[in-house]
Amino acid sequence: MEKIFSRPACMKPAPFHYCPGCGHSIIHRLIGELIDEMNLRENIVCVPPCGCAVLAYDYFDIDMVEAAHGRGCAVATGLKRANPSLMVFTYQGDGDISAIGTAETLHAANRGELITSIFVNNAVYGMTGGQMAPTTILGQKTTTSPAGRSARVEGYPLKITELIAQLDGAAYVARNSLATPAKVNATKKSIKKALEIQQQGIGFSLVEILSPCPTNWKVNALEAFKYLEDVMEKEFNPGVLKDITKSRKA
Ligand SMILES: Cc1ncc(C[n+]2csc(CCOP(=O)(O)OP(=O)(O)O)c2C)c(N)n1
Ligand code: SF4
Repeated sequence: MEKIFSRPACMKPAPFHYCPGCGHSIIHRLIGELIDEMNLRENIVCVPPCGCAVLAYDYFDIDMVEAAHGRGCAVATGLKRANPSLMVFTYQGDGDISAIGTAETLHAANRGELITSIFVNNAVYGMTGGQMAPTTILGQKTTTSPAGRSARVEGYPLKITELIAQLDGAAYVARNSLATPAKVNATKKSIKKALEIQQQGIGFSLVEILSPCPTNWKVNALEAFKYLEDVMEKEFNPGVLKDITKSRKA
């Protein structure tokens, strides 16, 4: 009988601790498939975040170097510069990359570090109980914006991906969404492209992924995917924000 579905070889046979409907599980799977398909398992290091994905080393059977909250791109820079033949990627939440880790991330991108950042935007601090993040939508209720985020009190959602796309060292910057199976497939293509950009030594690459957090959004899994498409994608438009390989060819 033909086998048509199995766990990626680079992933351990461990059940995820993520809540039902959480996007981290889907993204882990996509990364695992790509590590297998691109034959990267022996030559790739993941820098996981502080956040709900802090235990990612329990799931990936590859080298992992944990970073303090927000410091992923700084740790990844050190790994890559010490051994330029390694593939290095960070896995960061919106709190990690666009609050405490803003400086490390922007400067790594601006320096054109040859690393890849996978940025999981679920619009809240998931791990710590659903506090407001820089990416929380206007009107969205969180434990620290119980009346709904207002621009006057809490400011506007921060679009760090747009900021990074402006930087000369950034080579490939894309935003994807997990809202439908087709969009999940498109997300995988963007991650692949970002890793290829690193392999080719072109510059910093980043993929932001709009991802559901049903637990802290206080909805069920199906409602969370609808919120992704109806609300998150309107605030954070998916697409390729920068691809210097295309502009070079043009
Ligand atoms: C230096 C430091 N400050 C604060 C924390 C507490 N903390 C852990 S995870 C987290 C935020 C996580 O949110 P996010 O990065 O969006 O990831 P998610 O859990 O939503 O995937 C915070 C503030 C910490 N671990 N270290
Ligand atoms: S709290 Fe949110 S981000 Fe964290 S595991 Fe649960 S659904 Fe996922």
